[in-house]
Amino acid sequence: MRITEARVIVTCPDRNFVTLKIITDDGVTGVGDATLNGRELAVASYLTDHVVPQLIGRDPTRIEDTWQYLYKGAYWRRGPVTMSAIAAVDTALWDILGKLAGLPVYKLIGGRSREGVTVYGHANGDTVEDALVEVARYVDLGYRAIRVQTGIPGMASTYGVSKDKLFYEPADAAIPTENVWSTSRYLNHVPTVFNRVRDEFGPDVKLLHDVHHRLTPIEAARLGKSLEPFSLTWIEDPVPAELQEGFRLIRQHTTTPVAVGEVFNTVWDCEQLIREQLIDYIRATVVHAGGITHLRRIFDLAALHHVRSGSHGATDLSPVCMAAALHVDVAIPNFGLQEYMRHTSATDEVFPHGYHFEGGYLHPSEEPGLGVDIDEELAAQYPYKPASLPVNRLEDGTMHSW
Ligand code: CS2
Ligand code: MG
Repeated sequence: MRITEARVIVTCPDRNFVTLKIITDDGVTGVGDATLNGRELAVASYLTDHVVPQLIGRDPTRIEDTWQYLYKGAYWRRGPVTMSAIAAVDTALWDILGKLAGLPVYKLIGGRSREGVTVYGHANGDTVEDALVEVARYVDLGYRAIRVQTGIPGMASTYGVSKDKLFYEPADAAIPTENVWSTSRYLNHVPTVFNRVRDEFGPDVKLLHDVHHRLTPIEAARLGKSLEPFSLTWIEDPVPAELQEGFRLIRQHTTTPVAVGEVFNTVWDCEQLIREQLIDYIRATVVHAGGITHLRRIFDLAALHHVRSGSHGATDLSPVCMAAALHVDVAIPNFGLQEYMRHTSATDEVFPHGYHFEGGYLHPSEEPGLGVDIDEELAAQYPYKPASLPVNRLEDGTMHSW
């Protein structure tokens, strides 16, 4: 059996997605997500110009060998563009293998370890009152875990506060929107938000908060301490993770758990954080961390060090990534949480899928393979639109992490 064709499909059903579809000589096909938010065309070119020609004629069942061939064979290692491209190939090959075996992918990687995948949604609002209404919406929908973000008094906008309820789309303009940031206003405000949320919703709902790389380690330590009375499940990306020693300082000061990893691409990006037990949840996911094959390696290393998964699942990760992530989530021993931001109906129509939310859990498809596809005719009706993530400045105009 051989790969005869691989198509790179770029489409924008309310947001941009890059999808790889691999076709074999006996007609079985597989799909993989290759979307890198704001840099989509770089991955599309990496695939079209450099990877696809090397796939033609290969045996699609040699998943590990193809992974090694693309990783070691490129000479240039790691990085989001390379690893998203490899991820797309790997994901599509697992999809094909599942279809050949007549089994959902989770059964090929060890089988079910739990009845469903606990997911968290995003409750947010300009004011605390607005955010409380959104928390109630998720509680009513049956979510067991909720991320809460609000506007900061005195600031025109902040990360995580959306215009549309249930959807959050930060990549809102071709040339990046500019946001303004004040760490002192933020640090004073956040504990008041979680105080109100715990008061209204009690101790059982899991609460999370995304700091989006905006603090220094000592500021993150203060935030973690100030949130201890409200028992958060995690604070996410408290500091940029290039300098990983910084996490030791956070750890020395607070018992609020820490989650990191949505911008990581390989096990080498998180090896120190995991080995030194500086984090509690690793948030890497299929599309940006080299596919199912490599994500399993990251999660297996994490399992040895009391670190659980907490995979990224924002709207820029396509339903193909979400489908694949759920097969991993349901199978691994050290699953923690899965982020689940709903896609718009236009996105859902372009990517018909069998995963579904029921009883407060997401469930992977039971179809052979991943249980997701791309409707290429419909996809062609939504041409690519340039869209960038915002940038962020301090009040005096200094560039800051977004
Ligand atoms: C975020 C994302 O979901 C999250 O935790 O940090 O919204 C992130 O900003 C986007 O996925 C970037 O593409
Ligand atoms: Mg995040």
